Amino acid sequence: MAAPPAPEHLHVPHIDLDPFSAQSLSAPHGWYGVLQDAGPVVWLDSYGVYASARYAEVADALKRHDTFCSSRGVGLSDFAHETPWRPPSLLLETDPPHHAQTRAIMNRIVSPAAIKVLRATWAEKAADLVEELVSRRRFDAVVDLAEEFPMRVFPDTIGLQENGRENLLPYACAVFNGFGPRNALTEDTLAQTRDAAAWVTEACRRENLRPGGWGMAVYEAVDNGLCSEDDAQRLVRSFISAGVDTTVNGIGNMMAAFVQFPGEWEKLRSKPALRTKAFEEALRWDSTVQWFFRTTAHDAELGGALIPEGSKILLCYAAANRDPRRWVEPDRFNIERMCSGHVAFGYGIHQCLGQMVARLEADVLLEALTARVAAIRPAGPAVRRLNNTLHALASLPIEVDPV
Ligand code: QZP
Repeated sequence: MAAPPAPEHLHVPHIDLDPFSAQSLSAPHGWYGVLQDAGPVVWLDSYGVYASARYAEVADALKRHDTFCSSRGVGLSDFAHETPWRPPSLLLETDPPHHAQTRAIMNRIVSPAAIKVLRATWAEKAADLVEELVSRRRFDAVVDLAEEFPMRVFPDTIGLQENGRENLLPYACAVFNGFGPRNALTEDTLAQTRDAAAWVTEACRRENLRPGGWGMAVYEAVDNGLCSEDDAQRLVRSFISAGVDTTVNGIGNMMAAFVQFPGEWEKLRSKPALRTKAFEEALRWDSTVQWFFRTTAHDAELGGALIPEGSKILLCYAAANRDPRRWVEPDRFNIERMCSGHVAFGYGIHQCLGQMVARLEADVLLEALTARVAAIRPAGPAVRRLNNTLHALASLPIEVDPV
């Protein structure tokens, strides 16, 4: 009997585009469509990696975590061949079964009950900050609001020492640049961040954490025999790496969306119940975490393309969230749309641990802002901060009309 014919695999188009060039990072929404229209999976000549910018394939790859694994790094660098710049994360850069153990420890700490306890204090702090800013009429929605608010609530929740907290944002900046290639952004931030990284390592030790915080709660897992002291130190590092720059830019990008679409602010003011949806839609429309890589653990098929074992693939969440194959009028920021299913927090077993933290920060801020701000206008040019992973702003000057 004749052997069955070899499967016909989809041709993978080659794309001559560098997602990490200053030009690409400055205007990512300009080239997402180019990738999407080229095919479900493409080959990026610039780095010799696969990429997908379509919703269906991004979600499919994230769901198949055994095939598209995380333990070889979720940046461009393949940990099977290169030494990572810092010890790998025990959450982000692990696979089952180990991932399930560390994730369970963290899930118990970042629980719905723990989030609920925070609300009253965070709401008060949001109201105070918004009062300060509205009385000035003009302020920077990134520096004075999006960076300021998380810094006022999150480090205290972890129980971090007061001294040296100015290292938190520079450290996160290095972490997120570090997922990209060794370009100027990565080299510069790593060089500038050596001291910040040393501070973070120290700040994560048991003796430097306050009792009652989420950091100390990780060490309670050590006392209960669930992980080692070294593991705990690295899990506290996860809070620090993942919990600041992400929410900062989620809030900053949301403010930028309202500046660009003033009608949506009016809508929100007239229907406060839209607050929750507004933040989700902001994340869909301008996803803070633009992408992560996965590595194929064995030969795999995705979107009809055959991907050999050991290949890196760039999964573009931000593009998936604007894929016209999935969303109606994807480029419109519309806080009333059905935006559930967006992948701004990822998808599957690695889906964002801190998403309820991000939602709470955004919600208390929007609550305070909608109570005090009738209208928002730009008061100067917005300035981007280029990062190899995050879509970020350095500055967003605005002027507000008080209610
Ligand atoms: C997750 C870690 C917040 C995510 C978008 C990315 C992330 C970064 C670092 C870590 C986890 O260090 O565990």
